[in-house]
Amino acid sequence: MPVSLQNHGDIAVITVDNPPVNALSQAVRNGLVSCTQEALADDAVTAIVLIGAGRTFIAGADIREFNLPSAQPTLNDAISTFEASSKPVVCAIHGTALGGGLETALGCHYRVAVAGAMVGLPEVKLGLLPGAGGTQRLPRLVGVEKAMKLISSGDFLAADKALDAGIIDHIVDGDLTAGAMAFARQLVADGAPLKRVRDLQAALPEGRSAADLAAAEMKAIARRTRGQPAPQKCLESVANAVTMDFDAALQREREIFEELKAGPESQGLRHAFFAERAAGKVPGVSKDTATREIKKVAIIGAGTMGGGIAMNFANVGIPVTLIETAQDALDRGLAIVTKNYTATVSKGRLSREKMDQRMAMFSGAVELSAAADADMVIEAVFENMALKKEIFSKLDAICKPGAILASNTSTLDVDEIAAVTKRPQDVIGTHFFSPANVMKLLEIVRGEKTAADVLNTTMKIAKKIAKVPVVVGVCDGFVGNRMLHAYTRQAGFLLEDGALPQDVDRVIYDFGMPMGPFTMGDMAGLDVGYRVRQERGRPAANYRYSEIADKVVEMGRHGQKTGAGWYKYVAGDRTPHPDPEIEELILASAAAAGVTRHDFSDDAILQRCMFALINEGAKILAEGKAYRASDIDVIYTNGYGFPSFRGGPMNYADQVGLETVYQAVKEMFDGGDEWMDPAPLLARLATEGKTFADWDAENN
Ligand code: 3H9
Repeated sequence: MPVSLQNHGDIAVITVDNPPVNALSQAVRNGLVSCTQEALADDAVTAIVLIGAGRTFIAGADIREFNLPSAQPTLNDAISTFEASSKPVVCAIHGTALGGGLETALGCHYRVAVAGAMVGLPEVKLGLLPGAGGTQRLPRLVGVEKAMKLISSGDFLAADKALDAGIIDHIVDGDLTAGAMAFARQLVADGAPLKRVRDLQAALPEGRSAADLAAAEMKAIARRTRGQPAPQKCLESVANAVTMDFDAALQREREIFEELKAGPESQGLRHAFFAERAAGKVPGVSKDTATREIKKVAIIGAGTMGGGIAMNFANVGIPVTLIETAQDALDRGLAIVTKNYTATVSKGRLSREKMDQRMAMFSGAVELSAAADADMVIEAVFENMALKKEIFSKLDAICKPGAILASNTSTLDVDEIAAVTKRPQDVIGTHFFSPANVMKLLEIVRGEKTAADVLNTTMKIAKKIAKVPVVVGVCDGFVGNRMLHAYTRQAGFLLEDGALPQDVDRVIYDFGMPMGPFTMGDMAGLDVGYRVRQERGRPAANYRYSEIADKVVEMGRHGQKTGAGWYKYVAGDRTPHPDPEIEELILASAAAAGVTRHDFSDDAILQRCMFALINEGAKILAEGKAYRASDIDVIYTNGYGFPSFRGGPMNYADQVGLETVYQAVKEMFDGGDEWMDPAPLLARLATEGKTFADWDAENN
């Protein structure tokens, strides 16, 4: 039974035991109601304690049930049984009380917690609002202003902060059940009142109205939450705690919850939540797979990337040696690391003491032999195969047996690198994204011979350094950049065909990306891609090639760093300004290429870029370079700023409908663009009326 009742003398203890996180499934809600009723009917019981078994209290509603019709009893029904109880109900919290879990706790008369517990209403992160009284009870405990901030951000509070805020009443030292029972007995002995949160008044700061506060908060979060209805709805509903009576506001909250749950934004965010967890499950790796111990790491190359990667390890207390070829390069690398930490300290986000602790994790060397005792070596040198091979063959000779040898290549063949060693099973790719100390995504490249324990260890260490790891296969650009090329290529063709950089960038920004491809190019530097194109040479003649991007670089416009790229910039300001010179260049190039320019609707611009991304994703999936469509989504939401409320590109394709995507891709291909040959998998799924989610379910 997921909920059980046990009497300890005069105290009834109701335990929720629904692993892994005690989510409030229908069976749990049922059990909560029936166990409470049983305890209330038992004359020997004077008070009730509600507690969770296992690693946590209740982590919220069962998110998987959100795709099904609502079932009785509702969580509000279960919560009312506690709140209306004639005997004191004490909620005992350990681990996390989140979402419906905290709402359940707020329906109890008192709340106690262990020191390490966390509480929060993170529903907004799933595109929802708390739907079982959270927007009504929390403001009655902590005031309207604080409740608005907590609910619209979804931030968690640690037990001590929750105590200060009045969310919990007492912190228990030692055994939680015993502490909660003692607390309950004391309440009975004192004849303490049954504190029903619903009966309190939600406090407003002097001279402010709820509408005022909601408007101010919305203004503060507008940019970060654009495209998402939930934050605004959270604020509206909290404001109702002041302007409506409790039951009416509760009912309104529930209606908004149902509306948001049915919307595409919540579907996208729920998809993103489960996608991230699914990405942690790697074929051929199980909980029985061994791991290797990583106590010391060496990074080859102290450039921006190497230094950034090293910081991740230092941040979690793993000693890291930065290795360069010359002292001045090493000094420069260490200086950048120091500068990065100093900037964080000056912003007040890191204490000086913590910075010193982290810097103490660093050592430097100018000899590869310094990698001899490292458990993991990450090569982060210039993207050149010959250089990487030379380094790996030296590492093979130097490193201790069992050391993991990783390459931070962003394009090169990890199998070819592994082949120069006598230990290809220990070689793996770790593709960090820049800035490596900030970006959460880590593409882990599984080579043909990479051993399962090497993969498992790399996944574990990635999580330890707070990355979101996704396993990908060896291919040009791996998953993320390979898809990005297809997307930026189409953005480039759009210029020739009739759009301007600012048109494309506006459409992509409005879609929810942090910036469009041309602003992004200017930020990253246009010369990098130019060099790669020069090295690789032109594609075959039947593949379209636009020269505009090359010409921009040849005009000396390398992006923000040169004050001009696709846009022009005022010194010291990153705001892109459209430039007539670029428009002239585009018109002249289109004419020279014999292309007749025409107008594009915003929709047409969006489709051209996004569908190219999706079509390439479908090819990657069919080639087995990603295990799941949802893995691709995790890569895009965590590494490329793809809006989480759309779930990722493949989930977005499912939302649009694969038939629509396929027809548009086919039309581009039929129109003469060889790059847009429809992925056979996309064609098949579209014909069968299926989705990428169906493909994931059938293949995993
Ligand atoms: C809500 O409560 C709505 C109410 O206001 C109104 C209702 C009317 N449901 O993350 P982990 C699974 S909305 C179903 O790896 P951790 C998860 O998929 C909810 N499943 O562990 C994974 O499964 P698997 C508001 C859930 O220790 C396994 O549990 N609450 C749920 O790193 C382990 O998860 C939230 O948004 C769930 N609610 O982190 C909290 N939660 O092993 C969401 C987890 O098959 N949860 N699973 O892959 C979390 O933030 C984290 O899971 C938590 C644990 C911090 C609890």
